[in-house]
Amino acid sequence: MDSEALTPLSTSVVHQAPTTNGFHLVIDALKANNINTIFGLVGIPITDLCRLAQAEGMRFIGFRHEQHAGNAAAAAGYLTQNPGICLTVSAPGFLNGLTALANATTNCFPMILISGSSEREIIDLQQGDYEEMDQLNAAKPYAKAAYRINKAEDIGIGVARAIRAAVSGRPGGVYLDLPAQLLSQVIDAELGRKSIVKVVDPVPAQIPSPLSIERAIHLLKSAKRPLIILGKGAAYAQADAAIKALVEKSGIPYLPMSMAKGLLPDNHAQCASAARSFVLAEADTVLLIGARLNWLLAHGKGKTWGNAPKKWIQIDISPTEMDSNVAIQAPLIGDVGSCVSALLGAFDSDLNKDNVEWTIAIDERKSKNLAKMAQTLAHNPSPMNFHSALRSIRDVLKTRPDVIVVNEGANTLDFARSIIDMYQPRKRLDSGTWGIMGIGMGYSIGAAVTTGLPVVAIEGDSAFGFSGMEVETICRYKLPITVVVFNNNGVYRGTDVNVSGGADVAPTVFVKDAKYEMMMQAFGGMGFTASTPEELSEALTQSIASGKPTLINAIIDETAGTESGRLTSLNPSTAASSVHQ
Ligand code: ADP
Ligand code: TZD
Repeated sequence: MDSEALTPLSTSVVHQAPTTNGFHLVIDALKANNINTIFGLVGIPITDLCRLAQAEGMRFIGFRHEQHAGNAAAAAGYLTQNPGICLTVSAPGFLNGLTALANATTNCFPMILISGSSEREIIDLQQGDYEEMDQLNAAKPYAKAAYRINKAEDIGIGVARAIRAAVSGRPGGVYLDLPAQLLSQVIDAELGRKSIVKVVDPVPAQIPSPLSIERAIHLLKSAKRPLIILGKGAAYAQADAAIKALVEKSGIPYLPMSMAKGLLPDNHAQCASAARSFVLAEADTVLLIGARLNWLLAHGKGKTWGNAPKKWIQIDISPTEMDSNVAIQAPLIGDVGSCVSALLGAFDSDLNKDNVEWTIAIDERKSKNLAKMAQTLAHNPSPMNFHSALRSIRDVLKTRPDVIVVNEGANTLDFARSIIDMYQPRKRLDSGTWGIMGIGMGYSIGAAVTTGLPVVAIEGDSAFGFSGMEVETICRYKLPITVVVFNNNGVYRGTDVNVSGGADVAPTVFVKDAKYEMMMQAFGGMGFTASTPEELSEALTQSIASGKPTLINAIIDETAGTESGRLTSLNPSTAASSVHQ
């Protein structure tokens, strides 16, 4: 790519009006909208765009694989409500980033995947260009919106459209296609300057109708066993004070979905997490706040939800979310902040005060379950199991509520979610709506770069492998990230056998006793092996305090863990599970 892109606006020719080009305009358009970081991976035709971004004072965080750059952008978008940017090369780089874009859209995280693309004339006639691909059409089914900019004077408006599409209404992933020839197009500098658009009010308040509020209040007032469920849409909305006020003023017990943990501290008296099955089955009225009734909530029906008939109130910014799985009696369409504030204004005393039995029953369940869990957590098996290792991590993190926790795996995810309490909003990022593996290092890097806060990634050994090479990225940028690998020698566990008796190991088995800590050491970071809860606690404490890239190889009993963790029942064939002893 020609190096002129890096030169300042051209003024060399006497009497000629200053000019600008596509490279400069893309950077100007992003900066005008307070986007100051690009996560990406260089190559034709975007290398000079990355260089220019740095030259113009933006931060460029270079990754080893585009999927992780995309996941970092998605995490940045979730944490800030400003879309994270992932920049890739054409065709294969674009496709690597597309997984992250689709995952962001699925999770309602705002991000923009910007990919360079090759020449349209050649793509459209399929004449075999370098990295040829019809990227715009490939992206459409997996993105909230997809645009291509063909003219340099449209860059301002194109970027503005992408930003607004990503963050307004239900947030999501947006694809922006930048053909190589757009980047080198030269236009008059003044025309270019005027074409830049600063998006006004990108996340407008969406006020619910008064009638919808009345309907919801009526249902809440007549409820005998009300329950509030907080989802990651509630965490994303940054309406923390209003949500806390609603929960506390209404007196209604609440359940946080995994990424809503910490919106109110998990040790809050009204938190019903320790009585989850009980409250889901017994509640008669459920107020969903930024949580979909998808598989994570058993679609709002079936055994999980018990026999008691339910009334549903749902707050969501997306009108078509209503009635997606069950009939919603009181839909509240609007943003979480506006809806919760309107509800708060519509009642003046504890809505749950006449439901003493409900509160007592929940508290009894909680005490019983917490006592049982405490017993399980008190065991000290050797080697460690998931519980004893997580107990030690829990105890360290309790002293550092500012730490952002990233979590993926099967058993590692399920147990960590229930054992590790969160005390502050938006401190937990995990496999999310898809239950995807591979978000670990990307989310960690995105969170550390965006917030400057320490990150602890709690990773199954299989889950870690999806993004493990990004430990080099972590070391390169000296990020305060500690990766704890729960090493049980395999996917789910390490003891499966190949039923054929052949030489290959079983499909779920890895190399035994792998020294994952050496991966971090290879790039100058710290590496520890932890075989006991004490060693784990010591290594984690030291690593968080140092702020240095660290990997702790936590040795977990290879027989611990169940197939697919909590999702065993989703495996289609019981025969398959019996094959697996
Ligand atoms: P969880 O997995 O935690 O249950 P989901 O991802 O299923 O949460 O649900 C999040 C919901 O929140 C989505 O339906 C999305 O439309 C909604 N949402 C996102 N942002 C807002 C907002 N600012 N106001 C209202 N709803 C929102
Ligand atoms: N590929 C992708 C992209 N996402 C997935 N969810 C899977 C594969 C399937 N899968 C799971 O659902 S969990 C998991 C895989 C491969 C890994 C579980 O093993 P682990 O965790 O070592 O990470 P545990 O704690 O040992 O169970």
